[in-house]
This record gives sequence, structure tokens and C-alpha cells, in this order.
Amino acid sequence: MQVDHSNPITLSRFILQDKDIVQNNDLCILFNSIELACKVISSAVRRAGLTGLYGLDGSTNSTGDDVKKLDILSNEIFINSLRNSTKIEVMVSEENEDPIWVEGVSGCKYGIAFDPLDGSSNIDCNISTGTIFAIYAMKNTGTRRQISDILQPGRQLVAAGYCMYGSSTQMVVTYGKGVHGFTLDPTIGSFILSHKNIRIPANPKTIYSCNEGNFALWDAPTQQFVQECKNAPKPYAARYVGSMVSDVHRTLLYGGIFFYPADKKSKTGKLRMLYEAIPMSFIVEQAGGLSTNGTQRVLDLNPVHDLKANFLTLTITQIHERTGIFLGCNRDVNRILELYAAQK
Ligand code: P6P
Repeated sequence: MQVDHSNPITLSRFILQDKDIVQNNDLCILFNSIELACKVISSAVRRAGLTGLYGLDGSTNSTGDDVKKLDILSNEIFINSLRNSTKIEVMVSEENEDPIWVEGVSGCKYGIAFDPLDGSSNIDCNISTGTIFAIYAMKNTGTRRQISDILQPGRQLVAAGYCMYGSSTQMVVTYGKGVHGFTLDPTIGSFILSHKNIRIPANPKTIYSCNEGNFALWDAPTQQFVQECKNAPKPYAARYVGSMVSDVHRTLLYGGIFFYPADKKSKTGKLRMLYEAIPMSFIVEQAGGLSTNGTQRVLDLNPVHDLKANFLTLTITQIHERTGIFLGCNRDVNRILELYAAQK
């Protein structure tokens, strides 16, 4: 896409000019806050080596991962910017055990789940990282606040996006009308429309992306799929960054498949439903692709579900719930679905 530098289309202008959304100024204001947070995080990430922000700060986050200083800072940046937006009632962050309820804004339309700096294990070796977010409509805007408002199936998402801190800083967003990419122009400090209406290629590249070190832990359909990729007449290329934003971004632009299945060690998968799997699945489907956990569409998974054990029914309302995921072009995800269906 050719960018007209004399008439740049910023994220705000792009949203405001969309007739479906322009009445929804709240969402425009919310995206402005997200944009500001991502610009500040991008600046911190790019200066990390100079400001000593690398390395662990010694704590562990709500999910037991070692926390890097940039994680903490990115989380604070995102929380502060969203709180100042006055449009968010509740936040779920990978870095916080419990939901963050914003005071003085009850009756807001939105809740948000985010991973402020996904792929942070790559920070010290300067591999790209990213911010992932999912915006939910609060069902109950009454005074009684309940986390079930944000524990909704992904098909009910209002919007989703990620910001990738790679060779350039790029934000990819969807609010249900296609997927659009904006590149940060550091000379003017604005995200400029650079990839309008991103679609997974109709002739997708043959790429599979996974942590193949887990091969022995996978179940048979996943193992068979990888063997088929290797034995194809034109063998697939293996590409894996280990940073979900990077691996999904490449899959979105080139095609192929990214997956992190549930396995013998991580029986419910590794990636988080609310702020990794669901937002990325919404984006990939909006770009013409598919996303499944092997048997179900990820956007149909319900984060609130009952666990029956010994005549007890425990309702799981884990905001850090995990899931297996296979996402990408129809050719490859449909093959996964066939292999899992044949296993039944
Ligand atoms: P592994 C990063 O820690 C992350 O959450 C995702 O960004 C990435 O896709 C995955 O974990 C990598 O996990 O086990 O391959 O290091």
C-alpha cells in the first residue's frame, strides 16, 4: 500500500471516518489511549539496552513466569493509559493475578484483557516482542461489578489488536470490519495506515510454526500434521520466533499455520485464552483464516465452564485460563481439523 505522506491516515482518523464506528466515540477515545500506551512501550523497548531495563526484577507474575523489568514498566504504562481513558471499567492483565476495577467509571461500555509485553523471554536477546489486547463490551453496566462481564466467548469481542515491536513498530487492529495495519512513523510520533484490509494470502506460503521441541509431548494428530509438512512434495518451511505476536504477524501476512497445542505437560495448553488466543483468533478470522483448539473454534470457547469431578461441579472463572491453539490459513487449519476428527 502506498502511503501519501502529504495526507497521512492516522489510526484515529481511520476510525472516525468509518461510518459504523464514528457514533461510537468511546471506542475512538479508547483506541487513542491504547495507541499512546504502545508508543510509550515502544520507546521503552527500544531504549532498554541503554537504560538497563533488561533483565529480571526478581519477581514472578501471576502465572509464575519470571518477570523482566520491561514487563513491569509496560504493564504500568498500559494500565495508566487505559485508566486515564475513562472508558474502561475492568482490566485483566497477564501481569496481575486479579482483575483491576477502575474506580469512578461504573457504567462504562468496555472491559479489556491484555498482555502488555508478550514474548518477554526474548527481551534480553533483542528479538521482537509485542502487546496484545482484546476489548469486550460490558454486559452488565449496573452498579454490581462482576468479572463474568469479561469472561465471554471471543465471538462477542468488540475489537482486538496487537502492537509488534519489531524492525518497525506496527499496530494491527480489528473491530469486526477487517484487519488493518498501522506503522509508527517515529519522525511524527503517529501510527500511519500502511496495511489496509490485511488478508491471509489466497495462495498461502507453506510454513509451519511451532515449538517442535515439544514433539514428544504432542498427541498423534499434531505429530502427523508436522510429519506431513516435512514429507510434502515441496516440504514446508519451519519458522518459529517464540514470540506469539511475531509468529502470528508472519502467518497473517504470508499464510501457513502457527500452533501451540495442549500436550502431555501443559494439558490445557500454554497460551492464555483472554489476552493471547482469543484476540489473535479474532484477528486471524477477520483476515480470512481459521483458529481452533483442535476440535472447537477458539472464538466459541467459553472461559467460564463447569468442571465436573466426583459429583462436584466447579465453575471455572479463571481469567488466566489457557487453551491449545492452531491458527492460520484455511488449507492448514482444515487439515488439523480433519486429523483430529479422524482421531475420534
Ligand atoms: P515456548 C511467550 O512467552 C509466549 O507466551 C508466546 O509469546 C509464545 O508464542 C510462547 O510463549 C512461546 O513458548 O514454550 O515455545 O517458549
